[in-house]
Amino acid sequence: MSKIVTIERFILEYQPDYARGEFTNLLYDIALAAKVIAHKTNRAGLTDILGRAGATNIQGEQQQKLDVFADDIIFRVCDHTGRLCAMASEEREEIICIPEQFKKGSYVLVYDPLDGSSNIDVNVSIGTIFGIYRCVDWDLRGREEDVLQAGRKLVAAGYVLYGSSTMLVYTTGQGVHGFTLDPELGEFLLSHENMRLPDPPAYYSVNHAYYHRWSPAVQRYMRWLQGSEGEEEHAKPLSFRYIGSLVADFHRNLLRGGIFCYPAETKKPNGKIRLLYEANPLAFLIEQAGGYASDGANSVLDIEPTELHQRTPFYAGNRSLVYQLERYLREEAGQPVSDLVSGG
Ligand code: AHM
Ligand code: MG
Repeated sequence: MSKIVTIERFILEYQPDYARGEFTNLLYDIALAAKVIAHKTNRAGLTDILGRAGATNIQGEQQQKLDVFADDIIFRVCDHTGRLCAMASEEREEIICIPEQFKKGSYVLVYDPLDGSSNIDVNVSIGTIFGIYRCVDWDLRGREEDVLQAGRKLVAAGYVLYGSSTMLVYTTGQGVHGFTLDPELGEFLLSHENMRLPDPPAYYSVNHAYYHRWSPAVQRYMRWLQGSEGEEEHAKPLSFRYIGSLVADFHRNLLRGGIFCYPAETKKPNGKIRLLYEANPLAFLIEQAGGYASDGANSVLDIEPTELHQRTPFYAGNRSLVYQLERYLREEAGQPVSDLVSGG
C-alpha cells in the first residue's frame, strides 16, 4: 500500500537547507488559510439561501464578499506570527505592514486571495495565488522595496485551486508538488509529487474574444497553435480550453501540457495579469515544472517591478510553445531570432 503523506510531513522532510522553523511554519500558515477559504468557498452557493453578500446577516453584521473574506483570512493567519516583515495583496492598494505590536520576521508574502472571483456566482473553479520572498533588510520593518522584488528572487510560490476538489500546489525551488484536501480529515495529502509539464502539450488557453485587439504577431501565433500557420510539422493543432480563472486554466495546462496566454492589447499594452500576485508566482512554478513564462520578450521572472499593481502580458507553459510566441514577436519587431530554441 502506498504511504499517506500529509503536507506538514512533506514540507518538513523536503524543506530547503536554509529553512528553519520560520519558513516551514509560513507554509503551514498558508495551508491553514487555504482550508478556511475552501470551507467558505464550498458554501458560496448557499449565499442566496442564507443571505446575500452585502446584505445584513442575523447578527446585524454586514456579510463580506468572498474575495474580501479570503484576503482578510490570509492577513489574519499571517500578521501576528513573527514570520513576515510585510505582505501585499491584490485586494489592497498599499503594502501591508506587520502591526507594531507583533514581532516582525524575515519573509514577505504576496498574494491574490481569490483569483477569478467573477466565477464564484456561476460555480466555476477559483483560486488563491501566493509568492514568498526574503525581506531585503532584515533589520527594518517592511517597506515597499521588500515587495517590489523580481520574481527571480522568490523562495517559494504556489496556488490553491478550489475546484472539484481543493488542491494546494507549491514549489520551494525543488520541484512542484501537489496536495489534495481530504475534507473529512481536514488535511492536505500528497497526490501529485514532482509535477512536470507533459510533452507533447495538449491545450492552449486565451480569451479569443480579444483577437482583434492583438498585434498581427500574436494573431499569427494563435493560428500556429491551431495548426494553420508555419511549417508542416507544426500542423497538429492544440485543443483550446479557457475557463477564465487563471489558476484553473494554469493547473489544467500544468497537468496536460500547454500554454496560458494573456497578451498585450492595443489599448492595454500590459494586458491584465498582475505581475506581483499572479504572473511571478506562476512563472516560478512553471519553470520548476520544466516550462517557461514570458511577457512576450523576456522571462517574466526578470522584470524589475516598479509598482505594486503593475500588469504584464503573460504567456506560461511548455518552453517550445512560449519560444515560438517570442519568435513571432521578435520577427514583427525586426529583431534577431537566432538565439531562441526551436519551437516544436
Ligand atoms: P481578477 O484578478 O480580477 O480575478 O482577474 C484575473 C482573471 C484571471 O483569473 C483570468 O485569467 C482573467 O482574469 C480572465 O480575464 P478575461 O475575462 O479578460 O479573459
Ligand atoms: Mg487576480
